[in-house]
Amino acid sequence: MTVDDADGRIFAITGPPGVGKSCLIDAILHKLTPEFSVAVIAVDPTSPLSGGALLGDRIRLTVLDDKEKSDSIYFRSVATRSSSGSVPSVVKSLTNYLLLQSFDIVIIETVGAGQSEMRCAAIANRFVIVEGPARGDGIQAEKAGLLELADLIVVNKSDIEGSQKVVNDLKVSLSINQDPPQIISTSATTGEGIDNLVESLLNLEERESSKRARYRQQLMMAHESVLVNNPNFETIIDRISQEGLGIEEALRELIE
Ligand SMILES: Nc1nc2c(ncn2[C@@H]2O[C@H](COP(=O)(O)OP(=O)(O)O)[C@@H](O)[C@H]2O)c(=O)[nH]1
Ligand SMILES: [Mg+2]
Repeated sequence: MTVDDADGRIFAITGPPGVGKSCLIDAILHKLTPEFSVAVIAVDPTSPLSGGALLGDRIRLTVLDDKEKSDSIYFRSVATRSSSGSVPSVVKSLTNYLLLQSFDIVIIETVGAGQSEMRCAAIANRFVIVEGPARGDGIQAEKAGLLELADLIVVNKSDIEGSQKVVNDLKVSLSINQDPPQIISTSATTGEGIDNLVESLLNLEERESSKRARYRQQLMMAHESVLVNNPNFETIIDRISQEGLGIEEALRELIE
């Protein structure tokens, strides 16, 4: 069992920092375990100064306090800036490994900004976007072009004013779509909508447009790794910078 044949079992949970992704994952784990074994890979943006996690990534998973449940959970943080460029391949190898270890479900938590994060999310075969009450700057996922990728949209913090407005705005934005993703309203704090969310996750179908968007990312990632894993990669960069080798020429040498 690898990422290529684990259909419906690898979820990306993506959304801006602070929207409640980690709290939602905690709530989901409470429902799924111990019936299902679940691995969570948190792709954390690390501060270049401290090397530590930015806001929102220090939430403790309360589910780990329950021994019966924690035995069927694996949790691992992967720093995005510690090994530049290779993060998606680290996440992919780890996901493959976890599937080999017979985990039923793998959840990849990412902040949906940036190329590398997009590629981490594209390893999943179900893509969930989390939004929250707007902070006056519109719907984040829409700005980042992420809606195309979504199989499911979760609007969290339904206990806070403004959450319903985001649901309504999203419905308007998505109404031009032929096959719009489902929108679910949740509160990780009060538990509202969590049963519905878990039910939807377990039965989530992949949308055609999200499938295409994911394959586009995967293809680019595969192409990039052909280049980067070529043993001559560094030498060719030397030749570009020192000997005036052209970029087109360099590319031909690397991919042939
Ligand atoms: N009011 C409210 N606060 C929430 C909810 N879910 C998460 N939070 C709070 O939002 C903050 C960020 O949560 P976290 O899960 O770390 O967000 P992440 O960065 O998206 O992973 C924390 O202080 C949570 O307690 C919710 O449904 N309602
Ligand atoms: Mg988090």
